Amino acid sequence: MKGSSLKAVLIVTALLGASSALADGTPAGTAISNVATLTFQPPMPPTPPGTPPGPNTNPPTVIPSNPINVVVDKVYNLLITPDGTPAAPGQTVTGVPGQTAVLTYTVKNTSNTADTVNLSSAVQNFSDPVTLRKDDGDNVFDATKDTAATSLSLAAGESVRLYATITTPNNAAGTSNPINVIGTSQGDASKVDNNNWGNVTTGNAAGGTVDKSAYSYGTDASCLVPTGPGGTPVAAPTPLAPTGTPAPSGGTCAAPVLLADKTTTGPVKIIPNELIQYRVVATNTGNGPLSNAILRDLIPANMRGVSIGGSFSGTTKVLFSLNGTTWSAAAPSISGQEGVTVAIAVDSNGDNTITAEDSLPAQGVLTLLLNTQVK
Ligand SMILES: [Ca+2]
Ligand SMILES: [Ca+2]
Ligand SMILES: [Ca+2]
Repeated sequence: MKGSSLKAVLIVTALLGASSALADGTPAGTAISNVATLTFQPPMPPTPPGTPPGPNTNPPTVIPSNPINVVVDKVYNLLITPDGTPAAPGQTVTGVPGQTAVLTYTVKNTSNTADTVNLSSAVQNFSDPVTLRKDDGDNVFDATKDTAATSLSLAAGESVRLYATITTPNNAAGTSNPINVIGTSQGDASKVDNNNWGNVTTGNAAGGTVDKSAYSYGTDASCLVPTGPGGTPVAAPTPLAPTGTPAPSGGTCAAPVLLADKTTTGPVKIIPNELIQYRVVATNTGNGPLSNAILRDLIPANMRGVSIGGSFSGTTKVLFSLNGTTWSAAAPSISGQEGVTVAIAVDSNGDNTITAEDSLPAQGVLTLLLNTQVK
């Protein structure tokens, strides 16, 4: 091989691709081809005897290898956030009982190909259904625009906002109501994201009703007993002086006659000196306490006061007031007074006055009795 030195360079290009397993990586279907080459300079012709060989000036020759062709396969995955567990929810919202509460998620297709994420949900502690809604693109929840969805068709790498909505249960204020959103890849059902617990905490539902009725007790004022012995509040609507009991005046007390209540339309007739008892019943229909709840009524024009009484459904004592400032456990006298506002409230903290610290508990019923006489 004298004078025919072979200069060969083997060039091998690193093989690319085929490491497609990373989600969000090279899109599925991408073809990757790789060819190695051998390049060399063919030897120069032999020189005559006695002549030293000259430099090799031949152009390089290139010999390709066989090609290696690969194609990136589909790899499915998904990601739902925020993550959370029932004990450590990823998000918490406070809902008002009976109203819609909304948890907000992001669902991403982390596959390297288009996929459909099938959706489901789970709840703890209550049975209300969860509705999942896909955002319409404005990232603001609107039940009229964000339509219910049981699956999401997403391009590779695409994210959408998803809302989990429920009607907040009417359980006690402060109750946790954990909710989970579960996503499963349609392309690979083994890919599931189910660690997405959030929480809807039941908030206070402020609500109450006030019903008022009026009873006639005839004209014998001695049959109106506003409070029991020692100032014990009487219950309503039990007749204050039972029918047939001897009246302190010497007669017999008649049963009270209902004059009007919330179902009555139009005025009813009364006569001068007739004894009228107004019964006002306030109910906290919410699931939390109503702070500083005071029940008031006014001795109307053309009537004079006789007495007041009242009661509470619970065991906490009630206090009375004629000015809203000074409160007393004993019902104050309103005998003969006109135009006076009377008030009753529950002294829930037992400090013998009524402030914002006091409240009417959930489902509590407070009753005010106002006895008056037509002038
Ligand atoms: Ca997750
Ligand atoms: Ca929206
Ligand atoms: Ca108090």
